[in-house]
Amino acid sequence: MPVKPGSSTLQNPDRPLVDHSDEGARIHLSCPRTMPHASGFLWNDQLLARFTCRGYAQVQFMQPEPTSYSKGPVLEATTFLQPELGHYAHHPGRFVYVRDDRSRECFSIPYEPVRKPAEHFEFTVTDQSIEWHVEHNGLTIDWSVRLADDDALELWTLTVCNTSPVVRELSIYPVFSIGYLSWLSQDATYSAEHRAIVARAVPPYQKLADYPSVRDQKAWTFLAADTEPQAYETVQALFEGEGGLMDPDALKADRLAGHDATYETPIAAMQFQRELEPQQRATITFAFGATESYSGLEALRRKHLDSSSRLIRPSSVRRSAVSRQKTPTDRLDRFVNHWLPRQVSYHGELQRLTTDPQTRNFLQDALGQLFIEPSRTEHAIRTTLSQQNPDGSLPDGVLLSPDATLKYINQVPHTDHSVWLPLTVEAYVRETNNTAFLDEVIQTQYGRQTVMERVDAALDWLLCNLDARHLSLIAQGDWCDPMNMVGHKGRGVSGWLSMATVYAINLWRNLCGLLGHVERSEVLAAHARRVSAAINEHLWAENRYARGITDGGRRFGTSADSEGQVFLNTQSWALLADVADTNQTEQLVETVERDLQTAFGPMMLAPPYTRMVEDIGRLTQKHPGYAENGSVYNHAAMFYIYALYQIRRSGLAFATLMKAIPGIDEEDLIRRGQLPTFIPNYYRGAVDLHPRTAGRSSQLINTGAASWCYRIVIECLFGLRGAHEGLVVDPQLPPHWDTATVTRAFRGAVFDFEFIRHSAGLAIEVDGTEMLSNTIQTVESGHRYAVTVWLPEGP
Ligand code: CEZ
Repeated sequence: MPVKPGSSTLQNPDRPLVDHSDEGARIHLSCPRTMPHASGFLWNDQLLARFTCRGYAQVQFMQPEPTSYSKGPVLEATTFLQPELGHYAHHPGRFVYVRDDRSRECFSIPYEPVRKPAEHFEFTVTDQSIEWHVEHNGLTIDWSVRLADDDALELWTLTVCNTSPVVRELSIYPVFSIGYLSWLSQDATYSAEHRAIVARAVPPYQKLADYPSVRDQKAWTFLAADTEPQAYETVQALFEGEGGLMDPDALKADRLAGHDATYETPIAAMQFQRELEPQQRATITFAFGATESYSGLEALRRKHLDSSSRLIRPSSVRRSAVSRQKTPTDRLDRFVNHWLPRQVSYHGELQRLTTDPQTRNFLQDALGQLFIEPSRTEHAIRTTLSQQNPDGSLPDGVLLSPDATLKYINQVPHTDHSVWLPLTVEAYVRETNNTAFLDEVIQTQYGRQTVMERVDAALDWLLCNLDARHLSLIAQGDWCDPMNMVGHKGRGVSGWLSMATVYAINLWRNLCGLLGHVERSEVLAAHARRVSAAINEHLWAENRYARGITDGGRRFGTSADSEGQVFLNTQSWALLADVADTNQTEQLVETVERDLQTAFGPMMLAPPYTRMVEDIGRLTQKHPGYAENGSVYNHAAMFYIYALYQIRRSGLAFATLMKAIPGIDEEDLIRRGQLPTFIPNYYRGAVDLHPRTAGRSSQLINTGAASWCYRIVIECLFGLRGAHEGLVVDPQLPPHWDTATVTRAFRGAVFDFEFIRHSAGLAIEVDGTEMLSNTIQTVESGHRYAVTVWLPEGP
């Protein structure tokens, strides 16, 4: 383990590094240096914005493909959202320089670009805003951002208060990055009429056919203020001069010089001069975002900056009834009550900012929506099914807009997408009991079939995708995107997909059984038995399940390999698919705990690959311990936790779950470098090979882990699962919880649960009446129920 940064690095050694208020709804960071990449994110229906504690920003909005109005000063590559993005001096950001016009002393907030430590620094992440509170040399500055409700627009408020005993003459300079927007044409100027700096760009394109689609794009960036600035600058190079962003030349003059940028990298810098009496404050508000024209800008300015409309808050009613809990584990309560459903909602509402989400992601993100807004899950299933292929398979990505195309990884054939369909539909039906949905006819360009028929067709496709051994062919990948060379010749198989197929069949045949489709259920059961037998015959290797068998017939993911000896997914899914007997179960959990478990959760594989393995693929070329090559890939960690609950290893499951949330202690926070406001897609693994970087967060909010984590808390930990007959109560609370309460919305009703340990067996009282079984069958929409669950002592 590396040395913990000493308290001298901490800006305020007397304050906790990370703290919270409002029962965890507000998370505070007291230092901009110790966790430099710590950030918060905000979104509306078209914009995703991430801001780091030091003031750097990453924004993307949909028009319809993701793009940005605030970029770096050089041409940026267009890609999907990447993990571990670096920040650099010219990284896009939102800063305010403050100059004392008498002493000429200058600093900046939040921290960049001047990097002068403040006397007091606080970065606060909330659901709807990101805020900074900085105290510096007799000035208190509050700087905060929220997003407009339905425009690609950031709304910033700056308040400067003179807390010193003397009158202060100040120059206040908001400086927003605009950057390199286009190689075709760009310029910038100040418009007095709009009190705005406007950077106009022509979206870059070459093909004549693209002109109509670029013509109406919002390619202009603007920064508008509610009051007129005394001066401005729009040319980045002239603003910086020789001093650079850290000590810009422009701030040495009394006034900004007011140049227009003519095909020069623009910057939006304004100067406001204020004289403040002791205790007097000045507030200025800004709107920063994208528009297509001056009239668009004027409308946005009026809507968001004019005093009459300014007080209208963006809607905060984004999430309907979600569960609320109070348990002895505060850290979990804070995360689940505020942050986890928020991350789940982000996925469900914004589709990871793509127009062609991977089918598996789209369906799993919809899975999490079940507990927030089941109609979204239903909609996602419908959308997916409307694009089903005639052979029953699902495309690699779901197209969400008429012009969308399959991009990036969606151009690589993966064989697992169909597996996620029965999983999602089964969960939807259990949660809502809307069995009529199964009879709904869904039209594709190839024909009409009911939801039920389409799920059956997807399963049949999976069953056709088996080799002679009855194992699932992998083609160029399964859940694991970069496992692209195991089966590209058409013979390699995936152990994981074989298990996932069995799991999907098992879930589906139970539903079929319930609905009276006994014959179908039996046929499916026979298939599941065959695949399970093949898994045990070909993949069980001593004390683990191998990950697969390559085109060349080589079994991998066993102790016969020098690297990649154990893979997490084939252990977790062997449990889920119920293919492991008691002895195998014990052994494989032991293997995972011995070879994969770390302080941050279980690694996806170990040891990580250090060289290319040409019959496995791109995965082995990833840096050891990074992403799929042996990080603690949280999506996979959640599968494992879910599986542990299924085999009722609840103590281990709970301990592993808690590792996914940053903040076990201060050292843990520093190591991960992330605030406990989301689960990242991974924490670096390779704990033996690269101990210095182990545990580092990817900072990437896009992850299937969020949905699964929410399911785990609701359906496994509290054990509140929907079933045909009603709400099943099957908690697996950790033994040290003597009491806990949780509110669960279910089929239009609300249940207030209180769990109490006592010395007798399980007993459940609903509104004072003791139940005969652990399924609450009377669920009246609109009703609020009080449920007491008496739990036996022990796990
Ligand atoms: O993408 C995720 C996918 O969105 O990787 C998961 C997969 O199950 C998700 O559906 C595991 O492979 O192509 C690559 O190498 C990328 O690393 C992707 O695998 C990865 C992206 O980084 C997003 O996290």
